[in-house]
Amino acid sequence: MSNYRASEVFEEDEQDDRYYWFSLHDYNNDEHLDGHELRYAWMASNPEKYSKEVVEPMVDKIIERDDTDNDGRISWAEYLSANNK
Ligand SMILES: [Ca+2]
Ligand SMILES: [Ca+2]
Repeated sequence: MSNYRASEVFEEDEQDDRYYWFSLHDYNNDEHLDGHELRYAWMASNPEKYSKEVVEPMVDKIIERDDTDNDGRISWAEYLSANNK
């Protein structure tokens, strides 16, 4: 089971890697990354570089820029179109 999961992650293309990252940090499985989940994702990726003080304004900016339907959360479609620009 875990072997299947690992090969799935490493062999799939870039979009699937991103979906993996996205779903990994979607802690409540609502298929959106809210401010809290985004903050946690950055801080977990590099705790020394991304302190809470650094990440908070960054996440605010990401949501402001990428949240095209203004529900305060980033859906997978919003995330994908933001990263394909
Ligand atoms: Ca979520
Ligand atoms: Ca949104």
